[in-house]
Amino acid sequence: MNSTTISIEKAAEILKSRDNFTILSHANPDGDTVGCAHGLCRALHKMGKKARIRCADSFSSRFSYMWEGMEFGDFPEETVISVDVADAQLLGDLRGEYDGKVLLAIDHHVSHVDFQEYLCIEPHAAACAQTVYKVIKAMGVELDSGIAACLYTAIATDTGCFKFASVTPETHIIAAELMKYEFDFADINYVHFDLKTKERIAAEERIYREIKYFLDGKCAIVVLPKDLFDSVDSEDANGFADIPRRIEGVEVGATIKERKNGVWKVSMRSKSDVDVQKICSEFGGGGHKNAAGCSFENLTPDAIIEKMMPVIEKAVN
Ligand SMILES: [Mn+2]
Repeated sequence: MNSTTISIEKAAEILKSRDNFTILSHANPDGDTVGCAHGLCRALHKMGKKARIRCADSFSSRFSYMWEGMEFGDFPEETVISVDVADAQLLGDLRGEYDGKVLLAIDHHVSHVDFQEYLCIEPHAAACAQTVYKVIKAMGVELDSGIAACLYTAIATDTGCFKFASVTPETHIIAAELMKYEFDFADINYVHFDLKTKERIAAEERIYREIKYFLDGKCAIVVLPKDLFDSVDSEDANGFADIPRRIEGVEVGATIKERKNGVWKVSMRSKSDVDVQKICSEFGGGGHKNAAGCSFENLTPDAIIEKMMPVIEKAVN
């Protein structure tokens, strides 16, 4: 589709001139896409417009405060907007239904692949919600605590609670503006960064117990058998792969996860200059420099470690 890149003001103008919105979030929804969708939806409702939100996957109950008190109603869809969607593929099962129907995409991914008529993008924004915040302001909508809680969540979760290198002074300025509206940001950060279910704690206990060190402690690996995943729901199983890398002195951390039918999935993480993408590509995998993965079939975890170790050793030395 031929796409035109437009300014924040023009995006606001388009939204003001339209009604009966469907706002699309990406599949496997994260805090940014959910927060943008609900923040924008609340703003459109405030202008007396009809708007609803759709996503291929359901939203975690950890975000339930975002839709508290919202009513979406039934209406014929006229205007389709996407938020934080980098590629039509990321619409998941909704892709076919909305093919060629997205009027405006608001996004912040440098890698954005056009699928919309108009694109409003700030590729260096730490969260899409920074741009959504500006669009809402440009529409002349007075913010409130509901909108602020949604956008704050989006920014906090996309920046690892303001820890990532993507954070800029503007990120903090927008977050500070949002904090002027009353909402429980401390509780939001607790829920999204500290809160763990008992099942997750029990799973972590097992993981910590099973960590094995190699290469004088420069490499840490933990095997995650299938039954470990039976004990937690998928949301609780996020981020296991990051655990070994947190350990002091460890340059390459890996989890070896048991999948179905003798398949083991390796997730590798590195600090600093070690390129795990290179390591994993030797075994038919791929990813990014500091986060990559590969799979093995019909090998024991010990045999997998034995195969990988010479390659890891070369990379860390
Ligand atoms: Mn995002």
